[in-house]
Amino acid sequence: MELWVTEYQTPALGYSCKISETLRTEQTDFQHLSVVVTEQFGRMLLLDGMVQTTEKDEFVYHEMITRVALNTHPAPRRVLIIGGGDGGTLREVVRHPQVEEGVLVEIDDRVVQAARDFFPDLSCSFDEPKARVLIADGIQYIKDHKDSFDVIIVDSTEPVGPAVELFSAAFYQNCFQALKNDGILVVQSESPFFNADVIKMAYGGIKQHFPITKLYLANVPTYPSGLWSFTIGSKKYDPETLSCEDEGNARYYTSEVHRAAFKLPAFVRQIIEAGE
Ligand code: AG3
Repeated sequence: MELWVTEYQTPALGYSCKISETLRTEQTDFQHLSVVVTEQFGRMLLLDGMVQTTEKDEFVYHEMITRVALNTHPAPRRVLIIGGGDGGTLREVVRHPQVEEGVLVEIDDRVVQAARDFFPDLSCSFDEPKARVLIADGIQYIKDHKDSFDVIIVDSTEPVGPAVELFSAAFYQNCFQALKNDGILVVQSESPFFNADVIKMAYGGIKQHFPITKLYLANVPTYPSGLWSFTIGSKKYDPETLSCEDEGNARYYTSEVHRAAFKLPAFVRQIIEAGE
């Protein structure tokens, strides 16, 4: 008998992977969590039935959500990650030579535990001296830490369940205040094909507070439509101008990919222009 896992990316589209094993399936206090072994992409983490990451393609998302901001800011010493309990983003953050402290604030300890149990390549930085892993509500944490970070990365799930507020203009304002006066915010902002509304919300909300707001793209095979967006809000530095050409250990990110990622297809440009 064949077993398959399917994410309903839209009500009319299912994305299925053949699986050989289910390693964990549980209802946490916040969401449904499962870890399966897919033949195509290796181990896969799903939250509320939505693919969060897989062993084979995690590098694209994790390099691109971190390195663009870290190589824009000339001195990214203190970095905050909201969400990202699997650890992939934290791994990339603490790898950066200038980072002195990477703080991860994840609301669901079961995500962190699943990463420790099943994703050694993602959770490998949890116990490093530069890393701090806190189980707490990121929305409250941001409110309690003003003027504290050089870079804030919002590595959230979709705007359903625990993550809804992470896409609000009020939250972006709190991020603005938690950043130092030359700080940079970066958020994952979903698929231009299927989530134009989310992009408008994120881009529009960030633009209300940050003088420089830009969207960039990367290809993540296991995410809906494969084309994924990130939105940057910056107080001072233009993310299209690199302060550091470091490509250390990267498999997707290069300085050229960094620059090219901001070149948008017409339909994507129209989404953000419509939101302006
Ligand atoms: N966070 C963004 C995943 C969104 C995927 N959406 C979906 N499958 N419908 C990923 C967390 C990785 N650290």
